[in-house]
Amino acid sequence: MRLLVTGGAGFIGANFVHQTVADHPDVEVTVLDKLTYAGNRASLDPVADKITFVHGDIADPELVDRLVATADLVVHFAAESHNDNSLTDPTPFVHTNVVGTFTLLEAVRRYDVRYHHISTDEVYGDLELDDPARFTEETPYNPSSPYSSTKAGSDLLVRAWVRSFGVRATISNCSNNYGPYQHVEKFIPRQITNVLTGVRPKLYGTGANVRDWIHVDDHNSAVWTIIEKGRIGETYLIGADGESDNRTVVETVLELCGQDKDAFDFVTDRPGHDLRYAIDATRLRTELGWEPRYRDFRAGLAATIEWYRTHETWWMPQKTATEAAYERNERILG
Ligand code: NAD
Ligand code: TDX
Repeated sequence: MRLLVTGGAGFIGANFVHQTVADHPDVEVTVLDKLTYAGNRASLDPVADKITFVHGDIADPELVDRLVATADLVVHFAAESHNDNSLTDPTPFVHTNVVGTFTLLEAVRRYDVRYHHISTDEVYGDLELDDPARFTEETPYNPSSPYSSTKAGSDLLVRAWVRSFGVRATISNCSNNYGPYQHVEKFIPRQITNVLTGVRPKLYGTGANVRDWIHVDDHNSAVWTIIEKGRIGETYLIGADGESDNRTVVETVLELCGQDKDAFDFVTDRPGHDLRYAIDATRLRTELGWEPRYRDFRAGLAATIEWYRTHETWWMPQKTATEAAYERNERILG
């Protein structure tokens, strides 16, 4: 089977390629990635001799046409993925998340290639902190940020291409991922690498916002389950019952690093900051029989801290530029 993975040099895509090479040796993997600030060729070093890497843009119709023409399956991870960046410049979000997805859909439609679309629970907006409700596949779309609205737009394009043109697609909407190879702009790696470089972690607002954490390997095993057993045209929510508020996450990182639990700073809140995300993954579990492997968030966090401790050469080159970008964003947003 010939598999085209978009965004395979990013966090989740790279872990997906590693898992695929290990567990599906019959699959021929081609990665298409633009290598934006978020893409890193080094994340594919462990599998470099087992895959084909193509440097390019998913919104380039000729390139995409050529690659999709020889594929049996496309798994689409490529995206502009960071909410904070989308608040200061939404332009690349519209280009990659909307136009890029449209370009891929037109190509899979032309060649009748099976397509799996990776998306986020943020398309559903947020939940109240004291509301026991969780997102399901039936929750109405209500995105808050330029990032989540462009992801919502891309999901809706997929649904329309299934219904109008018979494209053979599935969609998954997953909660917040953590694990190795995540860019240091994101919450958990930012705080881990802050602590490792002697900087105090930064908590937006009061730190009460809740995210539903899942290990990246569990996200990717769910994606493979959907590729193999999912119903065409269907949406599956992916989550592993990992709700935690941000303050608890920072305190746990500090504790696991041997520091005082309160050695962090509160900083200005993110504009429009979603309060809480929570996933009900019943459909995935009962219809497709998927189960997560990482059930202990604290243990997963400890392993992730250890990964960053032992892979300084992977993240250190990005750290200064990332913190400079945060300072720039703070100036723009006031
Ligand atoms: P990431 O930012 O780490 O990686 C994105 C990758 O896409 C990078 O390698 C980048 O170079 C590439 N890319 C960006 N624009 C491109 C373009 N125009 N053409 C080709 N390649 C391009 O993102 P991630 O965290 O790995 O997220 C992957 C996918 O999973 C995204 O679709 C995201 O919306 C979704 N998702 C992420 C999370 C999470 O917690 N990180 C949760 C749910 C869903
Ligand atoms: O320094 C920080 N301090 C802080 O308190 C950062 C970077 C974040 N936060 C908070 C904001 C969020 O409540 O931590 C939480 C997580 O922040 P992010 O890592 O930026 O993730 P989030 O905005 O929740 O979006 C993530 O999950 C869904 C991914 O970035 C998206 O790509 C995915 O779709």
